[in-house]
Amino acid sequence: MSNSPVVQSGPDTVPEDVCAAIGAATRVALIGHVTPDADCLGALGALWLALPELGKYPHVALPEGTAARKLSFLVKHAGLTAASESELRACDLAVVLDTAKARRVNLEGKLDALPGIAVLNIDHHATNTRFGRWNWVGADRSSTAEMVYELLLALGCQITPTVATLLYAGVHTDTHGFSLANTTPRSLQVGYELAQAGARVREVCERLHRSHSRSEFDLLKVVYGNTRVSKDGRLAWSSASYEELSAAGCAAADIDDQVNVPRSVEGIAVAILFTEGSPGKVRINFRGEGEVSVLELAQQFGGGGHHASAGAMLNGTLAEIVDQVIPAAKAYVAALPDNAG
Ligand SMILES: [Mn+2]
Repeated sequence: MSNSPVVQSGPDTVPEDVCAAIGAATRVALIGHVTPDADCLGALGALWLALPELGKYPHVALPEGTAARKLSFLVKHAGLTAASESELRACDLAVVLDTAKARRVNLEGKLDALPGIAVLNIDHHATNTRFGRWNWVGADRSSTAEMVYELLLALGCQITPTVATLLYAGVHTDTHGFSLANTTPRSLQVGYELAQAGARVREVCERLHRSHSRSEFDLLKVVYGNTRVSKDGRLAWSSASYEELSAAGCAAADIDDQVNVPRSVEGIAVAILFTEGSPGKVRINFRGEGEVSVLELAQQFGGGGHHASAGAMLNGTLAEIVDQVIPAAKAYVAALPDNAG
């Protein structure tokens, strides 16, 4: 906004080569990350709806069963239909969204399945490995949706109410309902502009916060029940084993933001959630409160992500992995300054 020195949202922030790469393409493969969240699906859906306006043919990679039930409203609003392998291979550009590492793409055979197709990498993860021919990595952005919003403005696309709804869901989710440290004047500004453009804010909030199925609710009970807090009160963690997930009627795709349960304990600096989505495969979500970064902690276990929000995936039994990670996390928290978190 020209009248504000603080907010720097707008089309001018988009690198020229990003617009040029899209401008030069005709058939565009849109690819997100495995276990896509609302930011990923919102960014995919917005580009899927907007690109035809520019005379482009978007094709979205979305293997069946990869979108969580709770987020299926985004898939429906966008009218996303998954492309076939041959449609994806016929593209002349692949836009990879919200994905820090090439091995995280939600695509059978990963990017090797699209030989010779140039990759445009648009993401806000600090650990993005810049695996594209073009890389627009906005580590200071709240969400990929915020970046795609500015991209659509730069390309001269219409922000229809449905596009706005999809992008709003992305910004809302990655800021956890505008409650995390990435809730900046800029992300609030983008949220405001999307609401002005007709984003269905009430529906997004209801779907994301007050639409738990019975099984998701039962899973939350497990996560609450398993929450432990360290003696010093600085570390909280919880877990759900494969048996517990199955008994609740949940699958790996239903693991989303349940780490917010241990994270909600007062005074903690670090929260961790361990979930065994399939037997012997444990996903770990790390969250840092205040200024505490969990990125280095996640990297100790081969993971990555953002400073305040990171993840890792380990093979082994749930008990083994908890026993391996918790002592390291305790040491990590003990080394933090007293006032951190
Ligand atoms: Mn994101």
